[in-house]
Amino acid sequence: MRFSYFLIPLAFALPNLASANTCEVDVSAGDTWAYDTKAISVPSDCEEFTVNFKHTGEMSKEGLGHNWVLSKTADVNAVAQAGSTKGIENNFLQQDDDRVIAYTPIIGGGESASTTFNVSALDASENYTFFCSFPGHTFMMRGSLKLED
Ligand SMILES: [Cu+2]
Repeated sequence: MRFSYFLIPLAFALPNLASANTCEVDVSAGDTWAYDTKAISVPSDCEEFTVNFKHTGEMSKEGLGHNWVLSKTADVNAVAQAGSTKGIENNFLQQDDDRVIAYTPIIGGGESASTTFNVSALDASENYTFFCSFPGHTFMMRGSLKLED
């Protein structure tokens, strides 16, 4: 019977996981050049998909800010290069760049930002990459995103 004491806290913790909305994902990055997530799979039965991005570090957004930007893998380098000179006020993105499918603003430590996009913008045969457009971060901060078949 002593064993049940260990099961009770677990039972309270599990419903959070079971009821998690699969049409969204949490991604974070801290005071390093890395996301905590390498790959995101978008269920094809979602109409919209939301990315909740959190900077878990302490650095300012000017010092070591991050964002979450989504484009086709083939477009990443060109999007990042076009944005690199556009300044933090433009989130290091060229304004109205139609190669950008979704993005959050650049955020600093302790801040959060979300972005939601229409899943109909994705093609299951295409490879997508999410990345940070802060200059110097793009090469290390990237991961893959796929639409599930
Ligand atoms: Cu970054």
